[in-house]
Amino acid sequence: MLRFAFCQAHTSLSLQSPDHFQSECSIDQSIVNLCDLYVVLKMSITKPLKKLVSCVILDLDGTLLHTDGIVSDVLRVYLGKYGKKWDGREVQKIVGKTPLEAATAVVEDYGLSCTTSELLSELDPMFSNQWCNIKALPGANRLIKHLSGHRVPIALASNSPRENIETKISFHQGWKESFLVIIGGDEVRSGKPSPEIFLEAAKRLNIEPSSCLVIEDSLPGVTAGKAAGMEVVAVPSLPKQSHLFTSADEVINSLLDLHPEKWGLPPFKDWIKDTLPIESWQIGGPVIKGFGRGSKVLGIPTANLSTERYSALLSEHPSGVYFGWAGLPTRGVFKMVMSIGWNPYFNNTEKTIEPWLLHDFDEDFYGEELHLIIVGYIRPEANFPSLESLIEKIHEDRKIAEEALDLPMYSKFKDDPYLKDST
Ligand code: ADP
Ligand code: RBF
Ligand code: MG
Repeated sequence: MLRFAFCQAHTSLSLQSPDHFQSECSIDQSIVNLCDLYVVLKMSITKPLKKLVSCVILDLDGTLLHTDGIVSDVLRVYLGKYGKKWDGREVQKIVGKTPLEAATAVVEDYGLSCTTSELLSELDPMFSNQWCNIKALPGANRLIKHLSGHRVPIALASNSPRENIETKISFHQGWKESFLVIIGGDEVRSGKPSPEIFLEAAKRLNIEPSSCLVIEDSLPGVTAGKAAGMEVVAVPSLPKQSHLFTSADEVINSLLDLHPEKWGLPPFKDWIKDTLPIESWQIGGPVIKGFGRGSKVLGIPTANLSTERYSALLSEHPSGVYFGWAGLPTRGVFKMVMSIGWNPYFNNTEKTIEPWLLHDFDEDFYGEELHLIIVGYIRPEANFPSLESLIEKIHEDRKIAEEALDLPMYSKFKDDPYLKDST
């Protein structure tokens, strides 16, 4: 019933009448939906709704799964056997393509003497061995749980063959059951950028294409979604590519930045005091020299870690501003706020990690072992019109982190032995 009220609100906002919300819901669900309704109404006053949708169609590789890492590992090993060196930049030509298209690009670019189908049959077992190691991208589990928990119909539409999709998602608990429809590239005549796969997904969901929201990391996927007449949120999996996604209705940096209420869908309720709790992760090593501008240019020293040793770990985590705890074994444990990424204001070529320890030290501590536990997310990295506005924003981040870290859910991590470990 209340789901009905939610729909009515959509209609009265006179954007589009979504006639596909599921009607049955429990009392508890109704209360939840009342809150949703409030947020949607409030948002419609402060931020205009983009467009109302009633279902979400998700891409898999690069959108929900960190497949790029596995692809790179496999191709590095394979090409190494033939005396060729895998160049990470090739990933650009592969993202979002069908296996056949991707293999054709590799054969051409590396001047391989085998045929595309020979390459595919050699790579196939190598990839299959790795499916179990593909991690969910940050925010993927949260999104799937949130949408299915609110009974928003979700579909999975991927260019990879249906069988591979099934295997890949089987390693992620609760995923298979959450998708009302799963459709692979081998189930349609042409894969993305053709709209066919999305149109077929909508048909199987029994929902009008114009009421579907597609979430995609690749250009072929975004092109396909728009050609299908759908709303499209792009989450580019490759860095510094946002400008290429002009046809998308919105470009976000990671799934952590998705705001479903912009599309008339139930909002996330897990933000606390301007922070989003994340599954904690750790990184550590000796403090090295950074760009030499933290203290000098910004008045904000950031203790840099070698990125060489952690490129795989850093590639798993979307760029952005995070916070947590920092341990220097001989000095203690301190609150910490940091950025991960390319520092758009300075347009770095390397993804770095820039932790600012929220404490006044009398001296530098280069060479000392620094251990970090990252527990929450604040915002995506941004560019700024002036150095002053960048500095002001970083001080805002500091304040948010400082306050949030006193919450039990974040403060409990400060006793983790990893922070005091000197090895
Ligand atoms: P770099 O470019 O070498 O990282 P910065 O100007 O960013 O230089 O300064 C970072 C260095 O300053 C750290 O490596 C550390 O030795 C020292 N430092 C002093 N106070 C802090 C702090 N509060 N947070 C981080 N680093 C600090
Ligand atoms: N750099 C940016 O270009 N954009 C940002 O949004 C940004 N946010 C930051 C937030 C925090 C909390 C910190 C510590 C740094 C941030 N930086 C950002 C990085 C800053 O530019 C960097 O520390 C200096 O370039 C020093 O190398
Ligand atoms: Mg620094």
